Amino acid sequence: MTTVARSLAGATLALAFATGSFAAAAAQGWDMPTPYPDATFHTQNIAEFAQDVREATGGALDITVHSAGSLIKHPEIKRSVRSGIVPIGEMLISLHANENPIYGLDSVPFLATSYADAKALYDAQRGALDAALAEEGLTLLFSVPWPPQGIYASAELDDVEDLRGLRFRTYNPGTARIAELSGAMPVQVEVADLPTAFATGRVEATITSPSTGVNSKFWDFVTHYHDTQAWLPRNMVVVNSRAFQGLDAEVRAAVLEAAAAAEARGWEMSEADTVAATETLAENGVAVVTPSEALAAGFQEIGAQIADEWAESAGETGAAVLEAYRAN
Ligand code: PCA
Repeated sequence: MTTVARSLAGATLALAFATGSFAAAAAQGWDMPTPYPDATFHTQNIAEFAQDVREATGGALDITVHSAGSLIKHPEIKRSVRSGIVPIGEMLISLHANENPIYGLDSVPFLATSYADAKALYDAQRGALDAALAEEGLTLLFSVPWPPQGIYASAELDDVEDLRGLRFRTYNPGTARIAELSGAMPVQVEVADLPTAFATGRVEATITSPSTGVNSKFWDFVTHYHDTQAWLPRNMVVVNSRAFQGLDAEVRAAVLEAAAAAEARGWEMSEADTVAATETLAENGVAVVTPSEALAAGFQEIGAQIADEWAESAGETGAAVLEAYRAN
């Protein structure tokens, strides 16, 4: 047994003795690794989800959230849920785009740039996403987008050429491809490590949301935010299907109900945070700028190439999803 597995087993036992009962079922404790810090709206939403489950089941299912990669590092969370080391976890879907193109769909630049379009894209993708996860023994509980993505740098970028040679922080294969196509140097960094990466000069520009910019106090490191609104990448919360089926029917129903509520609440939180966090950036001295025509056009060109590459890699499944999305 690994140290993590041993301490998790201990924690589960301790919780089983400590919590009450729900329809006479034995209480269960679930450890839930998540990648992002406590101040992030995604994490706050998940904390509320866990509380809803606790209340609805009278403590029969007690989910402990371990945020910011503290229990399991982001790149390992999906694999850990899959293998049953933990029963539930959160991750950025597109972190896994290299495993299956369907996981990269939400991060294709300029395919869906508003909340309404992101929702339509999710609806069109849902069947294929569920099927891909089922092959891994995973069940999707809910999925919530980050705000639209914009470029942070320490100067105003006139066009994509200005990214050439910059150490560009990436968070998934799609953002690494953007760095490559613009001549920047991709450096993969998790959110929890962003302040150090910027402070030490390991990275000097990135594309992410106003939310992550605020959570990581980007005003300490960069001067400009280019509001490119390029895509809305989504996180997902998944459960190990076998662990889920092992729950009592009533507990399972309570989890599904709390998940549906968390999804609706999360989309609202995200949209509200787009406005609030952009204001916070400005209040702290970051220049929030509309991209110049040249920057917008150059980025659109890179986006079109990535969209072609995605369609090519995603084959018939991808074509069907895109058709369903465009018919919407
Ligand atoms: N924040 C996460 C993913 C997308 C976002 O807005 C990050 O920067 O890693």
